[in-house]
Amino acid sequence: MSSPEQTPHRSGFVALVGRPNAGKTTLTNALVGEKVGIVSNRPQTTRHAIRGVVHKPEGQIVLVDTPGLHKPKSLLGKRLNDVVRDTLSDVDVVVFCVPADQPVGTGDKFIARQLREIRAPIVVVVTKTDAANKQQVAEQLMAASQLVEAAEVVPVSAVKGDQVELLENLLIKLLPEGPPLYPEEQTTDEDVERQLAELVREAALEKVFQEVPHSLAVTIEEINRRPDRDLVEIHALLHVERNSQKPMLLGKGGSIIKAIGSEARVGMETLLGARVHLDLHVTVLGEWQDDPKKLNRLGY
Ligand SMILES: Nc1nc2c(ncn2[C@@H]2O[C@H](COP(=O)(O)OP(=O)(O)OP(=O)(O)O)[C@@H](O)[C@H]2O)c(=O)[nH]1
Ligand SMILES: [Mg+2]
Repeated sequence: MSSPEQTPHRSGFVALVGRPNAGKTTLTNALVGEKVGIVSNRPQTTRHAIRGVVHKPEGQIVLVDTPGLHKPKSLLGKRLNDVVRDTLSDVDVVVFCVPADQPVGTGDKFIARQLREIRAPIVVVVTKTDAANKQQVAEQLMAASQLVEAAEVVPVSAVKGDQVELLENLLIKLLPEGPPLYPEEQTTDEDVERQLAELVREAALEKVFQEVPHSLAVTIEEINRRPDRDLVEIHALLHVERNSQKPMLLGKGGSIIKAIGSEARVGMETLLGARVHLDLHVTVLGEWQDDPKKLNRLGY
């Protein structure tokens, strides 16, 4: 039995929303204290709702990182927005991320409109404060607080770790009383195969340009565990939309795909705690972003 002066344990779901590139996943990873989602400076890096769990003695926060909400240009874009809307319909708190280093614009106002019907309390987080000066941050706090009726407005730098713990405590206070929803050791419910595919996509996003980041999807075709040799063999496919994108991903003499493989392998070895042999192939899946069957096949 708990004594009356003991604060009750709280738990619940917190959705992170914001325009593409606002820093939602970086903040999710910082709050969880572990990499649960991939990050890049290309918009629309996140393509599904990712749960990350924050465990504290006072409560448990189940974060739901979402794709950047935007004006869709493809069926993929529409589906990504649907992921956000589905998530929003069923959470206890919404964190609306607004980057400090860019003016509040139509993208943020578009999101603010979507949030009008949401009953959950909204915490506006001004992200990337390390990338702006003090005056910019102060102005952004003002501008952001005018976007929605917010329960709190908090400036945070996920990269520097500034104000992350404060945000954590504030989110717990907004959650309902309840027992932990996930066991202590669990920080995400992402399955390993998807995490492996995402590591390849993350490594690739850094190294490709123009329209290739948008056109890229990754699937894992095979995972062979070789316990006798402490080795995991992984075969992944990188799907692009057009023939012309293939050489952009391969690079001269295969230099780019090689670099993608080396980088992804490091992340995979950390994730699996074993040596990894990674085999990458590039294939063309024509205009998959607008094809429902192909989107389904890719898991979107
Ligand atoms: N300087 C700085 N950069 C940050 C911070 N948080 C995120 N970034 C950078 O901003 C870019 C986008 O970060 P993400 O976390 O992928 O953004 P996102 O909102 O999840 O993007 P989508 O998934 O595409 O919607 C990356 O290059 C990050 O390194 C921060 O606190 N400070
Ligand atoms: Mg993201």
